[in-house]
Amino acid sequence: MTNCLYNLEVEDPYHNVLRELGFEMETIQGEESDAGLGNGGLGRLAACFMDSLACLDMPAYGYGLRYQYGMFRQTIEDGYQKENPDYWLTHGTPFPQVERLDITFPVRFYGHTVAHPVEGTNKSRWGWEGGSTVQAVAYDCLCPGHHTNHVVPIRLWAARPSTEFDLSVHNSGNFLRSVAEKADSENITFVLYPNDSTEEGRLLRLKQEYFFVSASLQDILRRAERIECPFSKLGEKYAVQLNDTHPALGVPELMRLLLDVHGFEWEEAWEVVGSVFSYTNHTVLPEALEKWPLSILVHLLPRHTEIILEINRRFLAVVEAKWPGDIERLQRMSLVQEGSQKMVRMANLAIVASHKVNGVAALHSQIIKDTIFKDFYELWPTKFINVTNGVTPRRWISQCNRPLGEWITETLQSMKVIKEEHEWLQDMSLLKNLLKLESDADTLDAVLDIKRQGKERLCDYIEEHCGVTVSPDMLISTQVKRIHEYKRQLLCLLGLVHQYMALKEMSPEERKEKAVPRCHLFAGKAAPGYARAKVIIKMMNCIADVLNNDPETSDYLKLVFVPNYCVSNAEIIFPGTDVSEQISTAGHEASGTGNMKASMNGAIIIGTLDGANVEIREEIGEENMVIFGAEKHEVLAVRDTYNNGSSTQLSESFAAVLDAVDGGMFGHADLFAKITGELRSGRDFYLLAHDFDGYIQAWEEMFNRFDDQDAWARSMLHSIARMGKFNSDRSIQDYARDVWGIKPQGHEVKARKAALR
Ligand code: GPQ
Repeated sequence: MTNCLYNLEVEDPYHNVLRELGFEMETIQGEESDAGLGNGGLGRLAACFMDSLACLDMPAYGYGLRYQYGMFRQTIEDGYQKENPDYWLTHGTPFPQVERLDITFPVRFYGHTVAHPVEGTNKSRWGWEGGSTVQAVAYDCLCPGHHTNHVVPIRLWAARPSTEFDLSVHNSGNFLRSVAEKADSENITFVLYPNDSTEEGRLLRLKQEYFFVSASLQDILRRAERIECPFSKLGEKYAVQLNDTHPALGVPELMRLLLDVHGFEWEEAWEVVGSVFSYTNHTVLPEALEKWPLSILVHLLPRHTEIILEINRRFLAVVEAKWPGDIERLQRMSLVQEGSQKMVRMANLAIVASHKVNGVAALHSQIIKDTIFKDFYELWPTKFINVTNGVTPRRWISQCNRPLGEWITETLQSMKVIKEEHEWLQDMSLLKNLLKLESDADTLDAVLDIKRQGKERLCDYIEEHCGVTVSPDMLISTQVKRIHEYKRQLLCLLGLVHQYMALKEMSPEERKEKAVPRCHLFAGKAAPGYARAKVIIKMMNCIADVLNNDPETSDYLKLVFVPNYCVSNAEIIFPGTDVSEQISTAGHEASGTGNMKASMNGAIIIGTLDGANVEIREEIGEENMVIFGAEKHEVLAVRDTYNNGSSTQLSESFAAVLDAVDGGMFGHADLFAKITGELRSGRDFYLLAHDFDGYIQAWEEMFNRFDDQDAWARSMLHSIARMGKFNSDRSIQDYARDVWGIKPQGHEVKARKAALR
């Protein structure tokens, strides 16, 4: 609701009308639940992209699934994560999701393939029959752009029982079975799988993926028919961006529709597919690369399996022609992984069918060419490009940090750089003009004051939701993201233990003189089946208990775990952050987008050279961040020294921290010893031991910088002013130009405010 009111530029009149009716805007806003229809950065990126597509007048729409239950609501009980259902639809949604009973498509599962002879020829037409069908019903949500009349629709599919199917079961007289099957079909969009960057490999998930792409592609063909676009020219009018491999079944589905339903020949259909699809890879983690057992696929989607195998046969002939006799390469590139259980590699399928493949930050795009997709890069070097991620400044500056947005507008106006707010939102390079004021005392005061307001709001939130009193005078650092070993919340946590122990060794006078009072905030969800991540949450809460209740140190060091990280509380956390932890093991975080949200709100990053941090450093300058840790090119060698036992010596400070944790300083010694034991024995895949001392030093450096509030404010100003590259509008312009070949539709901007008066 806030986003719509903001983008439609009607916040103030709406606010006034609500007042007249006796309501406060904030109260009403607080009633709206987040649409938690994704897991983490991947889904949130898509949401930012929808906003940018709308703002840029791009002819586009989004597709998704209308889960009845989105991302679980996290609570903390006795320090452990508890997952609760997300009842987001129970009371309806205030923003219209228009149920489109006129837009429904059948989606088939199971059954068998058939070959019908084509009259007058000796050929056959293949088809797919039997099994059962489910109806996909469209729900449309509207995503209005800012300062434009353009609106991007997001079409979410809900599963409904197919009446044809119900009737036939009724006729057989088996009422209970028919009711059970009705429940079964609605099951498909019942709940979001809460795994981020890992695959569950469950049949229901596969059904969700196919349901999604089948409905969406049928809809795209319906739209093409309406504008009389011949399907042979589909690629001239339509582009489909595969947001990771989750919709990669769209490739065989479009082939099937063209071949079996619309009578195309293979070559002709394959050309259309290649012109329509492109694929974005969002991770290099092997556990996240989707693979489906061929045996399951053939049962659920027999016709698609045939098509995938035919794509593979033809593709391997191309590989064989280029590298004759290179059997190992054939095996690596094949869409089917051989072995006792044959698996279909969805990333290979997506690459083979796409005209462009991209990573999401410069470093990540290079890594996929050098490692996981090397063979494909050697075959098709021009297919691989980079599109660095971005975030929408409408939500992540103007809406979530009003004081900052208004200050930017007023300052740029007073410098005669802009007349209206939308000008800098559309061209964030204008923010660089703010740097002319970097020596102006009032400007630096203003920046500090804006951050102060953000911190006060965050401290109130912490008080209310965690019951911990935090002073906004403290340095507030945050690490907010999904809990994952590669993101290294554990490194941060062990660093806090180190700081705690150092404080304990100081005299009260020393603490008073030397220590920078600091509060660290963690927030993030663990996948329900990810045991290690859940122990890390427990460890956070146990350590928080000790730190926050230690009368000697708690004025200097606090730790809070904010439950249920989501968009709504992220909007409070980023404006209140002084220091943002972006500390993944180099080479593991594809991009990260929280890093961008933090910097745009004037937080200073402590981080590794991973993902988009590398480009943020290029933009805002190394002197405005604190960088530490092994670099990407060092990681493998370092890991090896631990694996082969040549590096067994832990640094003194790291060993002391492990001793404290498994010695019981925070209770639960046995539980935590599983983790510390691995680190001690060199089973340290994410290089915590190696990076620990550098991390501690980086924090020392951070404290020193924080002591000089003038210099600190200048760094904040540089972060705010030099982040223009990470506007998601730029990402969308890159896709539009380099991948989709589309241009803005050039809507006229109406004088809305005048119309309202
Ligand atoms: N990402 Cl594959 C997710 O949030 N979930 C996923 O399943 C996959 C990727 C993230 C990735 O970890 C971040 O580094 C990116 O910034 C983000 O996608 C958007 O590209």
